[in-house]
Amino acid sequence: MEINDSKFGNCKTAYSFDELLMLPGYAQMSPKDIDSSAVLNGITLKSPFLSAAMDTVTGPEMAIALGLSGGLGVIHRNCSTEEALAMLREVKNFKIPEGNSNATKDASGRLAVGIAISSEVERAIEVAKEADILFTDVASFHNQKIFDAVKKTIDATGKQIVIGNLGTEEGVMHAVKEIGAENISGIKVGMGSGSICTTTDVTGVGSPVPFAVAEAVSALKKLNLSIPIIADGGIRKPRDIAISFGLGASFVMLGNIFARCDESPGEKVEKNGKYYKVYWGMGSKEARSKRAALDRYQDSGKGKNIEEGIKIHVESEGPVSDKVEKMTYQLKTTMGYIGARKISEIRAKANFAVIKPKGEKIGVE
Ligand code: MZP
Repeated sequence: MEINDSKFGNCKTAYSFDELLMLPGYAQMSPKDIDSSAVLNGITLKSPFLSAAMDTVTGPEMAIALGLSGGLGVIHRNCSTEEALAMLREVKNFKIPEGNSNATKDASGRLAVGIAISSEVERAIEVAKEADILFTDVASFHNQKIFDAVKKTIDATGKQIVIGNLGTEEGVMHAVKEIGAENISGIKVGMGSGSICTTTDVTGVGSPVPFAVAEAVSALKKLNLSIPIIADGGIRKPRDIAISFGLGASFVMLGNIFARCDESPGEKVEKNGKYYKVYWGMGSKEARSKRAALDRYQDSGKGKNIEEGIKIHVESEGPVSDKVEKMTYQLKTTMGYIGARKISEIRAKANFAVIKPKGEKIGVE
């Protein structure tokens, strides 16, 4: 076999968060000059944080609390169309307290909210009437059936869509060509790296978020386009958020981090003096038994019921507002260290180092 025929010939390095480090850079500004806002689909978020479209993360309570804090909630789709519409209306009808200058608002001054959609076109058309931003919520967007369904939804609603999830340069280029750049308000990337995700363990397929962001950046560069990138899955620590932005993301989508907050659906449970909340993947047995999560994953005939997610308990950590405030402050501190005034400057200012893995012994000592 020729070396070039080998699958290892052009092998890429799929870095994950723990292998990367950002280097300090020259800064010329004071903390008050640092702006953490970013625009998605014409809507300005003071803090670039989105809550995952999962039924243990984002219901109306989360979307309201996060919207008031300057982020954006993306309502899950593990329910009927009527239930999704009711959740959206609850957010849209919420009266923003006077004096809140952080809230994420639509053009008419109401709280903004996102909704998850999939290949069910009729449903997408219905929920599009009440939501500000549509997010495709499928494990792999690089799929002709999804392309076709999303094109139909765009034609019927006249709305732009956040596409995803994607994980490769080729996937992003293909998707953008099929859907049309003018119809895309964001590109959500990452596959298999969610904290409750077993897709890569089960299938051997995945694209860790740092790698996926870099691939999307490279695709957009080749296409000479500027579309916001949303890093989704596996973000656990403040440094993961910072690294996502350093690589070129404009937003992060958080499941595990927001599932811990008071406003996520589900009750707190006490165990040995500590409080926990239940968090499960949308490909888990628990989510699938609830309803439509099935179409999030590949239908491989008999494999239809293969689980690709798990249920865990996460420690309860207080209100969303505190968390968003802290994460915004942490991100601004990163920006201060590398000398970036705006989210859109972080990538240009960021320089990376790769942390060498601890030497593994091979074979017998
Ligand atoms: P995390 O913040 O918990 O690490 O990851 C959340 C992301 O994991 C979601 O936004 C979604 O893209 C992905 N997800 C949701 N359910 C599953 C699953 O069951 C999953 N495998 O991978």
